[in-house]
Amino acid sequence: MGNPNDMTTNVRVINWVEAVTKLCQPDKVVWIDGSEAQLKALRDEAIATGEMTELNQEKLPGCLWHITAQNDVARVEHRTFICTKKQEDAGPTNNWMDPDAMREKLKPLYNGCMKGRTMYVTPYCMGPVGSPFSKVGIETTDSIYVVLNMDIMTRIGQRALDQLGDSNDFVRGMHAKADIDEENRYIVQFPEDNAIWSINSGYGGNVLLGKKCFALRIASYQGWKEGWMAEHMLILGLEDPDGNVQYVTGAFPSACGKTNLAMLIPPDVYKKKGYKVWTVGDDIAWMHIGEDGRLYAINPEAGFFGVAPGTNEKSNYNALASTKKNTIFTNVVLNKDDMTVWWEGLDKNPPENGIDWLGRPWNGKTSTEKGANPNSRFTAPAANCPSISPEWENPQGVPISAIIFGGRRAKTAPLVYQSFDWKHGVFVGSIMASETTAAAAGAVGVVRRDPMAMLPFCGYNMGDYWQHWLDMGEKLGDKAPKIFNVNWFRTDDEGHFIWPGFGDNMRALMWILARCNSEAEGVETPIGTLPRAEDINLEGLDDVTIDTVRELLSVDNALWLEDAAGCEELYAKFGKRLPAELASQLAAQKERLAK
Ligand code: GTP
Ligand code: SPV
Ligand code: MN
Repeated sequence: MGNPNDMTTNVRVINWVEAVTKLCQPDKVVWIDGSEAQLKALRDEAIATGEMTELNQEKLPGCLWHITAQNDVARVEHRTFICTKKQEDAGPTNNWMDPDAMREKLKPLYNGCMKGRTMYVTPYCMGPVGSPFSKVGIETTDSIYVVLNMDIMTRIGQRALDQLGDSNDFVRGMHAKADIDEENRYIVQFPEDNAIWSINSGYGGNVLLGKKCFALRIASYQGWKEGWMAEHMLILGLEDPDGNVQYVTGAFPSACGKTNLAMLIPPDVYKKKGYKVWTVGDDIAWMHIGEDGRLYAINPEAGFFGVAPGTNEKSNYNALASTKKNTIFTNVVLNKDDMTVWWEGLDKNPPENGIDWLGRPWNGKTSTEKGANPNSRFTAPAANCPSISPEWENPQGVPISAIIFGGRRAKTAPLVYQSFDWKHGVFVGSIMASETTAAAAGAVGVVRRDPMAMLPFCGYNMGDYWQHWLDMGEKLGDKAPKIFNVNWFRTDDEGHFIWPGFGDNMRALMWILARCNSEAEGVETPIGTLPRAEDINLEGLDDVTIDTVRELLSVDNALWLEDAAGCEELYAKFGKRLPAELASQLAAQKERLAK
């Protein structure tokens, strides 16, 4: 296994790893070079110790199953901190503590926490290696599970250190599972120091430090300082029958449909004509202004950490196909009969001889309890995805025509609408709200404001973040992507979804792109420009009538005025840091609604 001297001569890297080693006191330090031999040895070790279980190697080659501690199955937003020197720089929507005070508080938890264990030093690159927009991080961890997940989600090993060279521009990520003690679990970002400290968790977004901690919380701060954007967005390409591809990004809160939209399979009417959807990314977009003045996006990740429940052949064929090899399944049901996996919504054939996410024997035919955790996930290599875009590793990224915001709203938000312009679009993103999901610990189904789907992920004051969005719009001028809002989750009085969603979301996408190309009509309403019901193509959609679409597109001014009160409450928290532009956008919208 690699040792520091043959992997890097970067003194900052070596000194930092030395300091972490002194603090955590592992018995052994292993540098991850990323070679297949090294990774295979780690897989074998994790299987031997029972940390992970090898699945059926004929049906699911290279696949592993893992369950986390019962109290450790989702992100913990109440234990997530942004530690900037000044509290106002973290802003009213983040937990904050003074960086020195936080370090003093956490050091005793890290002190000696790896005694008797091995520490893995994992260098990784976010973004294609060699891209001018990629960035390097190093994660120290006591978890093989973390290393193996990072191998799928990022580009790990020697190539990341090679990209870094002697530079000091790397994110120092110190993770320790320690005792998985819920009471002492902390996910802490130090944006001003390029550092992340995560302790007492072994779950996804808390511990795969390249993902939410770096690629969103730290990177959003870097983007603000450096003039680019790090967003909680999928990236997809829509190809027309002539072979022209237009790219779209979409920001929806956790478990609100990014992976599904990114991997959409067009309905037959479009497929027959030759339309295709290409997946570039399913969770995070880093966006820069290109030489031609347009906005370009790269996917900083190399894999998908996707929601398992509800994923099936029909709802998301491409995601399911992505999980057929070299995938790690976390907190789903293990089928002991053939060593495969199962989750609610996969098929109607749950195993009788299963192990549930709590590690208990589970019989899907008789059990009244769920077998998979609602936030159970698969970690799958992006390269496995049948719809992966030929451009997904383009070092320059792909040019973006439209940005889509969206969330889960049972009422209020219509199926789709367009903002009047960029500034109004920033306003539309800033007033996003959505019902909470199982992706974070806490109550599910409660409406909360989640601006740009970044509430849990913005690494600085969200007032400054909104100003940054406005500034980017100024720079982009008339080359700025058009901004839209969608809602796949309107329900009827019995609580059933009205819109079929999934592949049929293509029908809304088609209107969106037609608007970008000045090829579609729209009707101005107080909240933005909506399609007429007849502008949504219903060909081949037998269950949806034009009246249903009318209902999906209805705007209830009274409901929106009520909603404006919630926006005002959010805005009020920002005081002077609220961009004046947003306050006047809200006032103007209220005026239009009251007319
Ligand atoms: P994160 O990985 O947490 O950021 O989530 P995500 O935004 O990628 O969400 P994902 O695509 O995994 O979808 C989450 C849940 O929403 C799944 O249970 C899906 O089945 C469901 N879902 C996705 N798209 C639709 C849709 O168009 N309509 C309905 N009704 N449900 C959907
Ligand atoms: C999310 O919660 O938005 C996710 C999963 O994508 S996690 O990596 O846990 O943040
Ligand atoms: Mn996400």
